[in-house]
Parts: sequence; structure tokens; C-alpha cells
Amino acid sequence: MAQRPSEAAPLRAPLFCWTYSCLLCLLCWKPQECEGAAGHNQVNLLDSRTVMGDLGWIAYPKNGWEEISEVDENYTPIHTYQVCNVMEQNQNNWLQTNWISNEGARRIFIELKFTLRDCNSLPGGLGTCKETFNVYHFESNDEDGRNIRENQYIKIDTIAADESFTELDLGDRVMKLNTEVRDVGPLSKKGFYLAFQDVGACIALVSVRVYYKKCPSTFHNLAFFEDTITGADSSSLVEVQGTCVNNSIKDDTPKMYCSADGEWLVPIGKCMCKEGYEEQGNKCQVCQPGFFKASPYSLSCSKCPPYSYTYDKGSVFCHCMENYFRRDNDPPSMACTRPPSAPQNVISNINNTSVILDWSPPADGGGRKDVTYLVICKRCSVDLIQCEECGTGVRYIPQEAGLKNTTVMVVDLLAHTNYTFEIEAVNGVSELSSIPRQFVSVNVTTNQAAPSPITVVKKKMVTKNSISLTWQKPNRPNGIILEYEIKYFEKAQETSYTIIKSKETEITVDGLKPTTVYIFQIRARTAAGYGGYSRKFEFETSPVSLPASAQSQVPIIAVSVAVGMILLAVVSGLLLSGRRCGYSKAKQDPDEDKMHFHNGHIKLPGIRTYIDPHTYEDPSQAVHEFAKEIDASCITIERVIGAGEFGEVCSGRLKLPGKREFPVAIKTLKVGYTEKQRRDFLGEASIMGQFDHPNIIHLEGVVTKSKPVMIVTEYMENGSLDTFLKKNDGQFTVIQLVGMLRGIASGMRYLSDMGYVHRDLAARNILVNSNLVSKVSDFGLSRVLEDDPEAAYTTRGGKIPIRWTAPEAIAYRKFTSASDVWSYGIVMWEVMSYGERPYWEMTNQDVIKAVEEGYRLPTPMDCPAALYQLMLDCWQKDRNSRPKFEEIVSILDKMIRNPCSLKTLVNASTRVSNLLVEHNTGGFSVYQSVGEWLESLKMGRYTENFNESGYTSLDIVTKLTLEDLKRIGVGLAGHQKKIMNSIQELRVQFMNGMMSV
Ligand code: ACK
Repeated sequence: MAQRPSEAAPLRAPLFCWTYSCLLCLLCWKPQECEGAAGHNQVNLLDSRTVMGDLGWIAYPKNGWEEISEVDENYTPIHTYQVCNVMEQNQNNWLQTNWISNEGARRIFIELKFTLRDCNSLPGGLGTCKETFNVYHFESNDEDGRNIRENQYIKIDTIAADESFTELDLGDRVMKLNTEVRDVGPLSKKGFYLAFQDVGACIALVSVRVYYKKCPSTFHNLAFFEDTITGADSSSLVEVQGTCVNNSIKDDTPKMYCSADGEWLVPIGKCMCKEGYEEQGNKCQVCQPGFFKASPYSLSCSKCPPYSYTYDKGSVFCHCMENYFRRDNDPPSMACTRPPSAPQNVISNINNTSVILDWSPPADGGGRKDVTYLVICKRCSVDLIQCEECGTGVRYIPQEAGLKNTTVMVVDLLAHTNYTFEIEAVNGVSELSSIPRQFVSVNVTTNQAAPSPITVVKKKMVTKNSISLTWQKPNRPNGIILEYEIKYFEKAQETSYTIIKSKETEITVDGLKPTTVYIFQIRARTAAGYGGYSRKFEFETSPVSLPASAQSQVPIIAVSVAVGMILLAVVSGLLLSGRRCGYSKAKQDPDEDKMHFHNGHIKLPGIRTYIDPHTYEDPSQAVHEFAKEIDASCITIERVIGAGEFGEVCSGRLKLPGKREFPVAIKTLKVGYTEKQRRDFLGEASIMGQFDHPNIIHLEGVVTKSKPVMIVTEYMENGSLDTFLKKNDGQFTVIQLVGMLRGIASGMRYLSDMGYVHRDLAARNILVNSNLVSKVSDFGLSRVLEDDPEAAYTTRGGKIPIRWTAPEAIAYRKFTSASDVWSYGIVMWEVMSYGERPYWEMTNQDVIKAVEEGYRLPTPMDCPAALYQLMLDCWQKDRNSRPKFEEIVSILDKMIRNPCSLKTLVNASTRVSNLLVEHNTGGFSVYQSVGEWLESLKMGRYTENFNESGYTSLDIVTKLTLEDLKRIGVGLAGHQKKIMNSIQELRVQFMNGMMSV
């Protein structure tokens, strides 16, 4: 080591002096206030300013570093080492610290605060004066390093001053304190020594602070990260996994990286408060009663959803209240729900052996959207007391259970059988509830259904003139087969065919040509009428030279031919005499009938027809033929519900022996009636008693043997349709309205098939039961409609409900099923407008005139276009162009099956409120040109004639006369008539200002 220079003494005083003076100034460096104190991410291993006693560092040689200890005003020691042997050569003064534990840190920082004298400011000795000193370290695991050799030290750096000072500075008392920081790493042992080597500078080492850096403990995303010592390198990152706080769980492992600077970087992953706890600050707090948290992923506790509760803290879900449920897959945040109430307003529409059921959704869906429907079919005894499940024979379209729509078609029912259908609404929690299921039921009686087609026909024997056939009964006879009809014709000669009948399932057809192919089709007949024909079966007769085996058949053929001819004669006789083929009255005698047809059709027996009670000489005979006599004691009258023409209408109950009591309507004949009144009164029962259809009011019987005379019918809870609709204005879905209309059309189809013309079809004469089934009623005998307040006397004397009646019936009393179709169109209009009065307050005379002139009722509000078109079709002037009830039923069925077809409403712009619209077969358009008008008459060929003659607009056309027409080239009388008629209509429209011409 270098020796202290001998001239040091004269320097000492001034040196000491500045040092001392400087130390006075350094008093401000109080550890707690001064810069350089440990930051939040620094951990001091040594701070010379905080050591209370002696530092105990070793300085050698003796005249080198010298410790000067002072105290500040707080008596805190200030340890300063100084050396200033600038005048002496070869200085090598060492100052060694105590052993410093690195406390696990692998990189440490050394902060030195010192002052250094500027060599230039020193008098003389410039040659030896230095302005730097060196810092070393030596690693060891313990304090055994007191005898470390100089060369064992590893140099950290040579430290130069940023700021050195001069005597002038001293004079100004301006201190130039330097701070230098060096870092060392990676360290591999438990501790180290530091050493400061002076080689001839004038230095005062004012403080030495040794520290390492850490990332201080912290919370992030509900994870706790401990204090972490930074890495060994200045660029290394230390990966640290966090620990989830109490009541939390990790989602992705929470991690952060501790940087060399002691900063937390790149947080990844997180913890979440577990179920029943929510995050508050860096903690997970328990959910309070009435609140729940079902998933760690939910952020906070939520209030219990409707119809649920919890009284506990930390709830994961809320319990459902009584009679409320939650399905397994219902989220806990969803309200508890319950099974739906029963469906409502079920309507049944029967079509032979199928029934379409239609209903409205339940009033209460139980709070769920997954409501579906289940249909249970039960076959019942006549009195509906005993019912059993229908079993597998019945088919449901689209299906029996899980129905999403409020309609189902049930097919393959037995004909003429009572059924009860129970419709239950089911939702996702129905199976969890022990509450008895709620359903709506409807009773229906299927109609007579025609038998299904025959599928198997076989040839038994063939000769040159005959073919013997045998066949199998239809799969679904739907009743007792009365006979089979065999239609045959020569192949490719279909228009000329022959029909034979047989009661057996075999027949020999004779009189055929040899070597000729014949086509056969067979169908069966029951009381319900004919079934469909089988497919076509082809068989060929033998050639003229007969095989021996066929010869034996000759006598049979001869007999058959003879029988056939006799039959032909009998049938022809029947047809000529005009005898009606009634179901119960007229019956063909022979077992086999044979009728020939050519390009035509003859109505064959099989359909029951209505018998006019007038044809009975004694009307009471008719009534007893068609109506059951009821003993008055079986009837309990409860209250008067209305007034009929012949007396009061009451509701009451009927209890027939051995049967269940049920509600009935009772029409009474007032006292003091005349014989004619009695006859007319009971006439209705004679008519009603002949009908058996679910859409025709059902007659229970009559009381004629005691007084008052009564007619007892089924009770219709909702009364007459017009009043019912007015009361429930706007309450039904279109499908429900169409369902009612379908029922009425079905009843009317039955009546027209029976040959009965109603003449007073109107909403007021339709009754509605609790299931919204509508039934045709009011079958007055005289049909002069005495009892209808709407009926008015026409010029011809008859009393007619003008607004409902077809023009030909008003004009010349041509009442037919086609005029009933007209009335049906008006009923459609009444239904779709919820009981609005047809033609409002127009007088009957104006109605007759307007209808005659071609105007028709406008579409009711919100009426589907398809329904209005059907109304217009019913109001065709030409009665043959109106649809038949059969067609109406099938059109309505299609609408019910395809409710989308009802979505298009009549365009608001074409809906003429409170005005009647002009009607033609193509709809109710307004003609834009003469050409368009002529096209609508199918007279488009004359467009040029009109234009060339100057008739270029419709207003000019209205002035055209017959002579003009002939002149412009319309020669044919039929065409002239058609055009002139239409011109007449145009004039009326024009005058009414309803056409834009
Ligand atoms: O509209 P409403 O209530 O239904 O008033 C009339 C009244 O009697 C006079 O005809 C009612 N009515 C007639 N027949 C029946 C029936 N079978 N069931 C229930 N009400 C009926 C009709």
C-alpha cells in the first residue's frame, strides 16, 4: 500500500478545513429526508448514514482513509471517510467495508456520495494528484474475508466525479456532492465486501448505500403477488405466480413478471370470487340474504329472480317459491316458473273421419316460452259416460305431443263415433309439478265417412265375351258396405263406360267384345256414400276360338247377359219414372244394376236426402218419424233466454232415464196457438230431426203429448253468433274466426248434400257453444221467414232477409244451395267484421239496387285477402259461378292448414271504407282504359274498333248506343248484348263517381 506523503501536514489544515466546513453543510443530509433513501422497490443492505455506532470499516495503510465522525443536529452520526494524499507519490489507500449479506439478491446496487477536489485548484503536486478512485467487491458466504488480498478483489469501476470543487467553491460554501451508482451481478454467494481504493485523489466519501431492488407485494385481479427480488441481469424478468385471495378461485393461473427495475409487468390470468361471493376491493365478500351468485364468472351478487328467495348468506342460487319450479337447464337468474293454464277456446272442425282442432294459447304460459301442446284422444260411448284412450289406430298431423302450433288434425277416426279430445298445454316445468294437469276438452262426433278405395282386384275367369272379377273389401269400410259399383270401359274409350252394381265382392261382366282390353274400376258404397274408385285394372277378353275350359262358362254368360238386360230395363224404368233415390225410402231392387253413361254423369243412390215435412199429409206423423218424444218430466226449465216467434226460448236440463243429465235449450209454443202455428212450430223439429252433423244444431226431441209443446235441442252456451261476435269484438285470432266459418260451411255442405236449402243463413241463425263450435240453426218450415225480423216483404209478396239473400232469390224466389252460398258470403263478412250489420244503415231498397248494379260489400277491417276473395266469389251474380259448399270447406281447410295464406290483408288502399265496391269476376278493379274494360268482358278483339272510332276513354264509351256499336263493327248479337250490359253498369258507376275514367 502507498504511504502517506510527508508534506501532508500543511495541507491537512486547509483540507480538513474544507472537509469540516463541508461536513457542516452536509448536516442537511439527514437519512430520512435526503435523496438516495431507499425507494419503494429498493431494499437497503447497507446505508452508512443509518449506522448508529462505529462503521468499523478497515482502512490501510494507516495514513490513508481516515474516518471522521460527526453528528447532525439530531445526534445522528455522520460517517465520512476522507483521504487527500495528493502531494505524495504512489498512493494505494484501501478502505474495506464489513461483510454485507446480499439477502438472496443476485444483483446489488452501490450508491456512493462523495466530494472530490479539483487537482488544478491544488497548489503544486499536480504531478501526483488524481481525480478518481476505484471500487471493488469480493464475494464470500461468510465474514471470513478480513484478510482478502488486493488481487482477490474484483473491480467494479473507476469512479470519477461529475463535479469537483476548488477553493473558490469553498469560499462560496458551495458544495459539489457527487452521487454515483454502480450495480453488480450476478452474485452467487451469500454476501460480499466492498473496497474503495484511492490512488492519490482528494476525496471525502460521505455515504455508501448498498441495496437491491424488488417488486413490492401487490394484489392484481384478486391474486396476491409476494415481494419479489429482481433478477440477476439488468434485462431479466422474474416470473411470479399469484395466489388467489380467500374465497376466490383461479381462472387462468394469475402471473406477473418482475422487471430488473422492480416493476410488475405483463399480468396474465386472474382469480374470480367463487359462487356466493362477489369482488369488493381486493377481497371476495359474501352475498347477502336475498342475493345470490351462481357462477364465479358473474361479477356480482344478484337479487333473487321473481318467484324465488334465499334467507342465507353466500347463496349460490335462490329457492323457488311453492308451486314454482326451475328446470335443470334453466339459468339460476331466470324467474321460477309454473305449468301453463289450460289452452282456451278450442274449436273442432269435423271432416268425415278426421277432425281439425284449433285452440288459443293458455291465458297463463306459466312464465315460460317453451309451451307445447299435447292432444289426448278418447273414444266415448254415445252418452259420453265411458271413454277409453283411442290407441294407436288414430293419426295426428303433425303429431300428438310437442305441438308448437295451436292446431292439430286427427285422422283415421272411426265414422259416426263420439270422441273427446283433451288438449293440454305443457311447458318445461310441467313434469316437475304435482298440480293436476289442466286441459281443455272438446267432444266431437265423427261423420259418416265413405269407405276407402278398394286396392285388390283380381281376374277369376275370362271368356271371349266376359270377364269374372273378384276383389277385397276396402281396408277401411267405415260402415256396412251396401254394394259395390263396377265401372268399365274399353281401353281408350273412357267417355263411354258402363256401370254395374254388386252386393258381393265378385262379378262376371258379360257382353264384352272378344280380344279387347277393358279397364275396370270398383268402388264401395256405405250409408255415407261412395268411396273413391280403385285404380284402373286392365283385363283382356279371349279370342273367338275359345279354349275348351272356357266353353263350360257359356250357360253362365247367357244367364248373366239376360240378368244384365233385365236390370238395365228396371233401372231405365226407375230413371224414367223420376223416382228419387232416397237413402231410406227408395232402394233399387236388383242386386246388380247396370247403367250406361256417355259423356255424362247420373246421380247414383247412396246419399241421404232431406224429406220435406210438407209431403206428409199429417205433419205430426213427420214429427214422430224424425223426432223423439220426450216426457216433460225429464225436462227442468231453468230460465228464459230469449223470445222466439212461437213463444219463449229457455235454458234447462234434460235427464233421460239411464243417461246423464245435460243442459238443453227449450223452445216453447205459447198457449192459445192455432193448429197451423203448432204445425209450423213442430215443423222445425221435423226438419232438424233429419240432420245429424256436428255443425247443425242437434235435436234432442219434442214434447207434444203434454203442454206446453216444446222442442228440445242441445244447449249452445255462447248463444247466437252475431251477438257473440259483437260482445267479443276483436278478441279472436283469424284462425279462430276461420274455424267458426269452416264449421258453418261444413254444416251447410251437409245440408246442401241432403238437398235442404236453408234460405235464412245469417250470423243471427248460427249458435255457438262453449268450445266455439258454430252450428247452423233455425229451420223454419214455411220458409216465408215469419220469425226473422230481418225478413222484409218483396214485391212478389214473400218475406225475405234482403241483406243476406242472393239477387235471384229476391227477384224471382230462386232459392237454391247457390243462394245459400251467397248468404254464406254475407255471414263470412259478418264474422270477419265482428257482427257488423251488412250494408250498415242503407235501406233494403238501396241494397237491392246497389247489388243489382254490381256493387259488393267492401272488405272488413283487417280481413285476409284470401277470405275477402272467397266472399266475392260467393257473391257472383251468376249463381253457377259461385263456389259449392264442398269447395268452400276445402278452401277454408287449406287456409287453416296453411295459416300463412291468411297473412296478406286486403290492401288498405283498395279497402273502401263505408262504400260498396264494384265487383266483377276478376275482382274489384277500376278500369284504366277502354282496352282493359273490353278485356275484362273477353271482348278485347274490339279494342281497335273502339279506338279507331274515337271511343278512347270510358266516359265517351258510356254514351255509346246499340246503333253506334253496330256501326263500329260489333256484329254479333251476343257480343252486342254483353257490351251494352256492361256499358249500362259503367254508366251507373260513372254516375256514382266511383270510377276514375
Ligand atoms: O243470442 P241468444 O242468446 O241465442 O238469443 C237467442 C234466443 O235464444 C232466441 O232465439 C237463444 N237460443 C236459441 N237456441 C239456443 C240454444 N240451442 N242454445 C242456447 N241459446 C239458444 C239465442
